[in-house]
Amino acid sequence: MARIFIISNRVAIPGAGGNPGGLEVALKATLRSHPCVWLGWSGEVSDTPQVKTLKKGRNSYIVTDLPPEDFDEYYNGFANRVLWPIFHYRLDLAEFSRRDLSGYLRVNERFADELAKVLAPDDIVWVHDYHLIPLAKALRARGLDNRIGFFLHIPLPPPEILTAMPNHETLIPALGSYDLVGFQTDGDAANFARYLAKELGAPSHISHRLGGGGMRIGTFPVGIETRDFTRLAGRSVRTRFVQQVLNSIPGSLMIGVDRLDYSKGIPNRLEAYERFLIAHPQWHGQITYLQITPKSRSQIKEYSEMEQAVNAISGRINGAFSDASWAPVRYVNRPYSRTALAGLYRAARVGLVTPMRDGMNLVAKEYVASQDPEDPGVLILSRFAGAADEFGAALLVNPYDPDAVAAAIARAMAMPLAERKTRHAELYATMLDNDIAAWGDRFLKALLGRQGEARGVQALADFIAGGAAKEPAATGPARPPAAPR
Ligand code: GDG
Repeated sequence: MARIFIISNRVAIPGAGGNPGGLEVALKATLRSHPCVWLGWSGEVSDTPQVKTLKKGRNSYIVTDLPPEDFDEYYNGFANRVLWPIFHYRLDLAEFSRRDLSGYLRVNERFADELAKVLAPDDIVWVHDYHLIPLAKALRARGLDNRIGFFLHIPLPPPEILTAMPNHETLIPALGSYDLVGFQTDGDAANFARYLAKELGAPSHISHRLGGGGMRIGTFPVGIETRDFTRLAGRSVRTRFVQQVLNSIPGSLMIGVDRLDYSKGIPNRLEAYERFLIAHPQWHGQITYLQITPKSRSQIKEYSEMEQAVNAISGRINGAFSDASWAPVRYVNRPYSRTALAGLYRAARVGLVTPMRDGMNLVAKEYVASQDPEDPGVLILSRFAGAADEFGAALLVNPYDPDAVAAAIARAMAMPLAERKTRHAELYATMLDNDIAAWGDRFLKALLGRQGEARGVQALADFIAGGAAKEPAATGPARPPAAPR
C-alpha cells in the first residue's frame, strides 16, 4: 500500500498534548485508514534545530524544530500576519515585509529537503494549508514527480483582495505545481478561477504559465466523525462535570467554542448578546452564555489586544446585567477535553457560531452532531462560515449586524420543538452524507486520478471556463499574458 505523506505546519502526535485545532481533527480519519507519515514543525524553536522521527502504530511522525528567525519570519510573520488576515478578507490587519516572505520560502525549502530524503516514488503527498503553498514547486525543483495534492483549510478571497498582497504573482501561481488543489467551498474555488483568469491572461495561456502540468481543482467541504461524535456527546452529557455545569446555571445554556482569533468574531458576538439582553428582559436569568476560548498566537499583537477586548466586553455585560444568582456570560480562557465539549454542546439549547469569515468551522458541525434528535438545540451560524453552504437549515446570520444576531438568539430560544427537530434532521442528514472519512477518501481518490469516484473535480481549463463565467462584474480587461516562467 502506498504511503500517504501528510505535510502541515504543525504535527499532532497522538498523546503529545498541544493546542486543539481544526486541522488535527480533520486528519484523524485518514491517519486511521492508511499508513501515513506526517511531517511538519515540532512546535519547538531552537538555535540548533533537530529533526526527530517517531513511530506510533503504522504511522510515523517527522518533526523539525525551527530556528528563531524562521519562527519570526515564517510563522509569526508571513503565515500569520500576511496570509491569515488577507485570506480572511482583513487587508487592514496585514503587515508585510519582504524579509518575512524570504523566511516563509526558506521554511518551505527546508520541508522540501526533509521530504526529498524520505519520499519513495509511489508515495502520495498531501499538503495542508496556507503555510505551505510553494511546497510542491520546491519538490518539483528537486526532481520529484510524486502525486502531490494541496488542501486549503481557510477561505480564498476574491482577486480584488488577493491581488493587494505583495508578491501574490509569485505565490498564488505556485499552486500550479500541485496535481490537485482543493477548497472548502465552491465560492473559494470560484475566487481562485477568477484570480487565474484575471492575472494569468487568456485560458489557453494559463496552463502553460502554471507549469503545463495537469492540475485539477475541486471542492471538498471538511466534515467530522459524525456518528462517533453523537455517541460521545450522548455519554458525556451524563457526566458529573456537565451536570455540575448545568446545575450551576439557571435556565438554558448557550455555547460558543472558538480559538481566540479575530476571524471568529467573538467581540461582535458578545455585543449581539448584549443587544439581545437589552431588547429581551424576559430572558434575564433564563439564559447563560458559555464562551470557551483557548488562547492562540498570543505573541501577535492583534491577538493579545483581542484577549483584552473580549475580557472587557464580557465584564461590561456581567457588570450591567448580573444579579446575585445569575451572570449572563461565562467566558473561559482554557481548553477542555473533546469529551467535555461534546457533552456541553449537547446540553446547550443554542450553539452560537458567528465567525466574520471561516474556511468551514467544525464547531458548527460538532454542535449539530451532539444534539439529541428528540430535543435538539438550535444552531445560529454566520453566513460567512464555509459550513453555511451545507447548513441552510441553521439560523443563518450576518455577524456584522448585531441586531440580526440578537433577533436570531431570541428566535432560537423560543423555537418550538417541531421546528427544532425538522431543522436538526436536515442538518444531521447532510453531515452523515459528508463525514470526515468521506472527505479524506474523496480527496485522495481525486488525487489518484480516479475521476469517476471524485464528484465535482475539474480539469484546469473547464474550471477556469466555469469560474470565470461566474464573475459578477467586469472590472477591466485581463492583463496580457506575461512570458512563461
Ligand atoms: C481551520 C479553519 C476549518 C476548540 N476549542 C477546544 C477544542 N477546539 C476544537 C473544536 C474544533 C477545532 O478545535 C476548531 O476547528 P474550527 O474549524 O472551528 O477552526 P480552526 O482551528 O480555525 O480550523 C476552519 C478547519 O481548519 C478544518 O478544515 O473548519 O475554517 O480555520 O474541532 O472542537 N478542542 C478541545 N478543547 C477546546 O477547548 N479538545
